[in-house]
Amino acid sequence: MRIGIIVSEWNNEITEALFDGAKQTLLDAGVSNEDIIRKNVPGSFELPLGAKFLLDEKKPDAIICIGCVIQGETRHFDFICDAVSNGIMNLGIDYSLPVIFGVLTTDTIQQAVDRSGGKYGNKGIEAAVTAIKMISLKKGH
Ligand code: DLZ
Repeated sequence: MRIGIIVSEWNNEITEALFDGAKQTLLDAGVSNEDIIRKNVPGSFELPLGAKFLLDEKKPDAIICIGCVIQGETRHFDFICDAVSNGIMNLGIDYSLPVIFGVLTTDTIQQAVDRSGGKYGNKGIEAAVTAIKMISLKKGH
């Protein structure tokens, strides 16, 4: 199993915690370190294109997109969230391959902290589990 992980640099204290959770889960599931390929993108808006580059270059079995978008004072949040969620979904359908939405979309930084290793767990772990389940589904298991 080869898995790509694309990590957004915005809110990087959160996205690094999500990445750590995802990576450790893949290692625990038996994926080798060399088969986990990480690339960074500047912000969550760039996740779909970064994922596409990685898909074309490394031909992984799945890609996990990791980001954290936090509500601000303007509608920027809505545009980023819509673009990223649609971009990630469309990529998976176009490539017939699991492209996992590991993006937190929260009102506050505290909500993001709570979901990246805090009281509500770590959504990076859930993203990695989803990737493994979807690879298995694709293989007919
Ligand atoms: C510009 C921006 C803002 C205001 N907020 C976030 C955020 O909370 N999370 C995130 O991942 N990215 C943010 N960005 C950056 C955009 O995703 C994108 O990188 C820029 O608009 C350039 O395309």
